[in-house]
Formats: sequence, C-alpha cells, structure tokens
Amino acid sequence: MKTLELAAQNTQNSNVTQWVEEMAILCKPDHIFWCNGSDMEKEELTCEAVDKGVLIQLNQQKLPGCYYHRSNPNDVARVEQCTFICTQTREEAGPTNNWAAPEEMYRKLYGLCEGSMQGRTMYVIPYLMGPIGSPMTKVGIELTDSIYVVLNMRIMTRMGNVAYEQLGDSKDFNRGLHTMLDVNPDRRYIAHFPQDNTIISVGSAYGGNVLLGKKCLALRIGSFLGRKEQWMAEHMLIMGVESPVGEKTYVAAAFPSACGKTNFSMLIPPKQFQGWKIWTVGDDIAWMKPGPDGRLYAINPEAGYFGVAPGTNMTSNPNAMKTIQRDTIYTNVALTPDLDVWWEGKDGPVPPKLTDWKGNPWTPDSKEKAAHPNSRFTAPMHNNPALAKEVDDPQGVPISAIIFGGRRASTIPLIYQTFNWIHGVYVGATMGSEMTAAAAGTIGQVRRDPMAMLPFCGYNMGDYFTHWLKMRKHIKYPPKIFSVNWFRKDDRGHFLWPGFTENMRVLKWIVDRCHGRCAAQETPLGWVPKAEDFDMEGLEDHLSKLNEAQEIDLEEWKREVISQDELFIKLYPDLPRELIFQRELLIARL
Ligand code: GTP
Ligand code: SPV
Ligand code: MN
Repeated sequence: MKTLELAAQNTQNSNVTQWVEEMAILCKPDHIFWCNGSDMEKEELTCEAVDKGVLIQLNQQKLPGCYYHRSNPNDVARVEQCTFICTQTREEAGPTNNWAAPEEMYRKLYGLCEGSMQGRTMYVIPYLMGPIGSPMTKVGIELTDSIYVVLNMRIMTRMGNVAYEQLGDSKDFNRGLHTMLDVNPDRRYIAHFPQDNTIISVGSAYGGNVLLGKKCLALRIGSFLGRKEQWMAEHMLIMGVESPVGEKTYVAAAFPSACGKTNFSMLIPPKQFQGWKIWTVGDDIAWMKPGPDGRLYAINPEAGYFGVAPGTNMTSNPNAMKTIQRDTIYTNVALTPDLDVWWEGKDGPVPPKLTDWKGNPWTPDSKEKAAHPNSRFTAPMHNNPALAKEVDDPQGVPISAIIFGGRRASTIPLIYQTFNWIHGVYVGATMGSEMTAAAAGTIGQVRRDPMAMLPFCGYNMGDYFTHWLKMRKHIKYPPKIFSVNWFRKDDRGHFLWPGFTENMRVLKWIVDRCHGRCAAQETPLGWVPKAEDFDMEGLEDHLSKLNEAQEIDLEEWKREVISQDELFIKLYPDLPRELIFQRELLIARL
C-alpha cells in the first residue's frame, strides 16, 4: 500500500484530524485533499472534474461559470428504501423510518468502506449549516471521494476554513462519510446515527443522498437535535413579504419534494400588486427557534438552491432563471448542440436536436423525456435577484405564518386558516400529497406526508408531533397556521388555480390575517376568505374556478378522514392524544 500523507491542513482541531485519519485508514485513499473553500481551489477542482469527465463545460458565452453533470441512470433521486435511522432502539426511529441497530449498520458500512477509496482522493469538506456566527448554526465535515459532491457542497453551504473558525477546538461537529463505491443500487445506504451526530452514505452520487448537509444533517439529524435542544428543523421555504408601505412579514411553508417551495419562495407578484415584493430567505429548509421577544425565529441553513429544472421558465419563475445563468451546476438536464441546457417546460421552441440526460441523441418525436423529471440545478443563493438581505443575519427572521401544502387533485381547498396551533399541527400531521419524481417510487399516488417531513424526520413521527405541540409553550406569539393546495383539478383534469405568480393573492390574504386586517368565514375545516377580502383584480375570469377550488365536499372529506387514519393507526402508540381529539372535532364539524 502507498504511504498516505496524513498531515492535516487548515485545522489543528485534533477531534477533526483524528477522525479524518481513522476514516482514511479505513477507506485507503491515495490522497487526502483538505478543502479550504477558496476561489483558487474551486478553479483547480473544476478543471480536474472536466479533465476526468465528471463535468462538461457549458457554453461560457451563454452560461458563464456553468457546468454539466450526468449521473448514473440508476442514481437520479433520493432512495427512501435505502435510508436508515440507526437509533439505539427501533421505537426511537418509529414506524415511518427504516431502522437498523447502530452496531450492525456500522459493521456493514465500514465493511463496504474498507479500501473503497483506493486509487481515489478523499476530500475533506468543512462546512457550516447556517449564517456565520449564528447560535443556531451547526458545523459539519463531509469526507467524500466525489469531486462533484465537493463542488456542489461549495455552492450549497458556507464551505471552507470559515467552518473550522466557527468550530474552534470543539468536538461538536457532524461527521459525514460518503463513498460512491461502484454506484450500485444494491449497495446503496444512507445511514444516520443521530446519537453520534454521524452520517454514512455509500453507493450513490446524487442530490439528497450525498450532499450530506442538506436532507441528512439539516433535516434528519437536525430534527433529532431540535427535539433535544428545543428548536425545529423543517422542510420549509422562508420568504419575506414586503407591502407597498414597507411592512415586512415573514412566512415559512412546508410543501413536499417537487411541490413548489422553490417557485413560491421566489414569487414575483402580478402587476395588480404594485409595490409588493417577495424576498427569498430560503427555498427548502428552515431551522426555527423561539426568540427572546416571544416570536419564532427562522434561519435558512443553506447557501444555495438544489432546484428542480423541468417547468422552470421566465413565466413560472423568472428569479430562478436569472439565478441559474452563471456559476451553476446542472445535473441530468438535456444539452443543445452548442452546449446550452434544455428541459421540458423551458422557454422558447423545443430544439430540433438535443442530447438527452442519458447522453443519447434526442428529437422532438422521441418518446422519452429529454431531461430527467428530477433533473436539477445547483446555484448560489447570492445569484438570486430577490435574495433577502437577512439571509446572513445570525438572528434569523421572525415568522408570522406557517403554511402547509400538498399536491392534491381533489378534496383540499386552495386556502384555509386553521383555528389555532393545535389544530394547525393536526392539519400538518395529516397532510397528504401525490408522489413526485424527487424520490424513487410510484409517481402520482397520494400518501400521507406529515409536515412534508415523512422522508426527513430523524426520529419517531409520533414524538415529532408531540414536539410540535410542546413548542407552543415556548412561543408566546405563535405563527398562524394555514393550509394551501395549488394543485386541485377540475373533472377534466385541469388545474383550477393558475398558481405561480397568482399565488400572491393567497399570500396577501395570509399576511392580512396575520396582521388582523380582515375577518374570515368559518367552515368545518377552518377559516376561509370572504369574497371581498380576496383580491381577484385582473383575474375576474377565474372567479367560478376559484369557487370550485374553495369547495368543501363533505363526502370527500369523510373519505379523507378515513384515509388519514391509516397513518394514525400506524403511529398509534406514540400519537399525542391532542391529535385524536382534533380528529374527533373535525368529524363533529363535518
Ligand atoms: P424540492 O426541491 O424537491 O424540495 O421541490 P420544491 O418544493 O422546491 O418544488 P419546485 O418549486 O421545484 O416545484 C416543483 C414543480 O411544481 C415544478 O415542476 C413546478 O412547475 C410545479 N409548481 C410549482 N408551483 C406551482 C403552482 O403554483 N401551480 C402548479 N400547478 N404547479 C406548480
Ligand atoms: C427534495 O427531494 O426534497 C429535494 C432534493 O430538495 S434532494 O436534495 O435530493 O433531497
Ligand atoms: Mn426539498
């Protein structure tokens, strides 16, 4: 075996250096590369990635600083069946997570990692989840043999020496080990050890499976730590809503994967809403903690967007289109002959000739999609013209409203407000959504996805609900909780609500309700807007569709309550009684 140069660079923290050394002895890389986060390092690694064929340089006139990556076709989304929560007992992980005993999983994965980096380089990536200097920020270190992961982590997190500075000589950092192996789905594991603040990911090189700061640390480990430390880690966007008189209201919203968070967080109001402005704080993850003034404060732990490409265009999301014009990594989209990118739903005519996401020639008569439905862009948040200036504020922003929303063709109205926090928790807990391409599985089927956290809760979902209920005691001025559904359809299968920019109308009502500026009408589900308080100026043609989108069909709702029971029965031993009472109250109102 080659002798490995182990000398640490950039840090003298022996907790870090010893662990890196242990992992290097296990994985046996030829080299260790200590990332510092500098621009020079980025250039060096990018050149190397291009040389090795990991990245393709895109047309630099059209897309300066942009690169393209194709993943293995067997590795294009998160894989929930390979994702494990390895708590001491099965009960702690709960019935909605895959569980394995920590010792057994360590043994298996260390076995797979043995010598796995021979002939490769191990990159040491120090990173922060959260603004520099925030008391809510967490330090992570990811070891990986994928240069693509390094370059993505560099966009998605505050990466480099800044993390060692925040860490000091502490041992409180997340230990993440990632090795691609041969990218074989049969040897793919994304394992979390919440009690050790450790993550091991093997056999994948895609997205949420391998960018360990994102779903693994910020949500699965984060939710576990949040329960212990009295805060909340949620799959939520965060946005600032500025009114024409400069009043700012901050809103967080949980929608399942590929259900509209990135789009909503970058919304540009329609022309009737002159003077209104949306500022993006985050598009995927919120860490929230009660502040000294009794309000709930949120930070976005990320520094970039790993967004869905298909459907993104100058009409649906102009801010995203501007964000991804430079310094962006595209994964699994299609390529034009002049090395521009393309996907289904991009602006302009369909190009006559493309190379599809698998690298095959593609024409408009091809049966398959040119871009994978879960193809993505990785772009720095600082490219976003609507970026909120508070994103780097260590305190975060005070949240006035929390919105829950799924993808539901029927039953769920466009908008209603829950009666109070407990009722809001019930509505979040019983959320359903049709499955999307963001995870491997059956697309279109409705499944319960509580708070959009089903794939991301790092402990027992019943205890997670209890944590939500308990948090109320620590928040003197709790956010108001709302339910939305952009995806209700008419009987011909067309969306009833135009969505995107027009969602501003729903948002304005939510903001008005937060400030006590309008009354509302009570229904069995909650409060809905009175016609005179819901601004439809310029959208008068849609009034009858709006009414249809707001309809509450009692028969559908009785079926809905019965279908919610499936999850409640599964969670029964740990389900807080408050939620069972909420169910009874809803049935009584229906
Ligand atoms: P993740 O990154 O997987 O967490 O997804 P996300 O929640 O950020 O979803 P995103 O904003 O990327 O939207 C996913 C899909 O939903 C896109 O194809 C959009 O076109 C579609 N979408 C977003 N907003 C709306 C809307 O208001 N109405 C309709 N009909 N579709 C929408
Ligand atoms: C999601 O699936 O919710 C995502 C993409 O945001 S991934 O990073 O792959 O989890
Ligand atoms: Mn997401």
